[in-house]
Amino acid sequence: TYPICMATAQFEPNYDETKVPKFEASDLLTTFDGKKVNDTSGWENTRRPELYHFFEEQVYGKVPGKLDSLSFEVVEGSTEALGGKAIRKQIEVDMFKNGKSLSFHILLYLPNNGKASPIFLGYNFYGNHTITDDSNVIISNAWAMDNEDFGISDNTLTKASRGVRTHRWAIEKIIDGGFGLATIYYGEVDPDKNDFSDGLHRLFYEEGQTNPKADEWGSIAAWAFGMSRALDYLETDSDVDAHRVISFGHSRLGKAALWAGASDQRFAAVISNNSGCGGAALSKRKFGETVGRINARFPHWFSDTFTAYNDNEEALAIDQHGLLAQIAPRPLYVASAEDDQWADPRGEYLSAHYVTPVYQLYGKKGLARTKMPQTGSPVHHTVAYHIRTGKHDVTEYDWEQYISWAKKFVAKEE
Ligand code: GTR
Repeated sequence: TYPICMATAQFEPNYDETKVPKFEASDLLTTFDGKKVNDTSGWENTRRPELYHFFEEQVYGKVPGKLDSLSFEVVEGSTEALGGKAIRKQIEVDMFKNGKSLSFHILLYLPNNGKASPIFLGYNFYGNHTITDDSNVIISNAWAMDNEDFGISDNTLTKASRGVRTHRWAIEKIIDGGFGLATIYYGEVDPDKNDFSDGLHRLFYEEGQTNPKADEWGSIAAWAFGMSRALDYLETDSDVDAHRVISFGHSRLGKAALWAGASDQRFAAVISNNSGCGGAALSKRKFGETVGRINARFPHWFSDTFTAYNDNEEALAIDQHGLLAQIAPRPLYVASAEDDQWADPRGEYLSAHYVTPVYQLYGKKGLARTKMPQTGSPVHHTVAYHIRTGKHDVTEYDWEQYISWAKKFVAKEE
């Protein structure tokens, strides 16, 4: 019956390339009021700031001010981690505002080579103790999403989930490649639920306030803010090369990694692993996950202002390539997976392709071709892309690519 079909059709995601709406990706080198940007100073002083403000006001939301203070304490450490090849440190970061506080923990592994190492910094989904079998890793007491497969119930993390996510973190390869790894449980910065009474937001409330204002930050911006506070610590650690910290993230945490890189120019590079809608992927293609769907399922991720684009993506003054462009001229890696159509691999590729002219202003190479590279054939320029076989995930293959690219574009030449 016709009305029912119409109703379901509305909720069926589109996976058919021929049904992608016709749209033009706005030119990155023309300002919103039509002025051409011809050089790096026009980019840095005019266009990049206006793009940043657009995403701040319309997509992720503004951060309402600064912390009153911040402190760091190394609460655990060893120079004999991973059989002696690595240094391990666990750092408590305490954030203070309006007489309230919130703490999170950084788990840091560094090559045991006496050098200040470049590092990958990225959040994990279920606690620092899940990314490794190392029994010294502190188990977070923050709220966690229940997960039967991982033995997580009552929103509480226990040792039952130790090491359940090791496959997503190629620690040995990272260390052997000369890089360190810093990770944080994202739930310590803001629990991933539609509830603004906890996490980072609450610290910034004025008397009587219970929710961020319509144009203020959702969870993604809070996670991005947390990455910057982790970078504040890393700048104080002489075992870290703080000028070479790569913001990394998968999926929703890839969205956060991108926004962190756009908001904070101190990040040396950004890697988006399968970040999809509201991350690397173009919204106007309406392929797989859409703005309306993401706002309905995760009302707390973006600012309330973003809901104006629900089923109205064409109204966006700039699409997600305007987010990726803010990383320029720093190295940027966008990666997709064949079976992750929900994240729209083609939309992720095109978005990265469109930033090429901005990198060219700096004499750097982007992704000149409109045609996507073949599966398993990565393109490594200052802007890099690969699509691999398999599902929405982070694999050894992904890390092999990131490490070899980062050696070339981020690490200091010997
Ligand atoms: C999905 C969501 C995606 C992506 C993913 C994830 O449910 O629709 O945007 O963020 O979760 O984070 O794994």
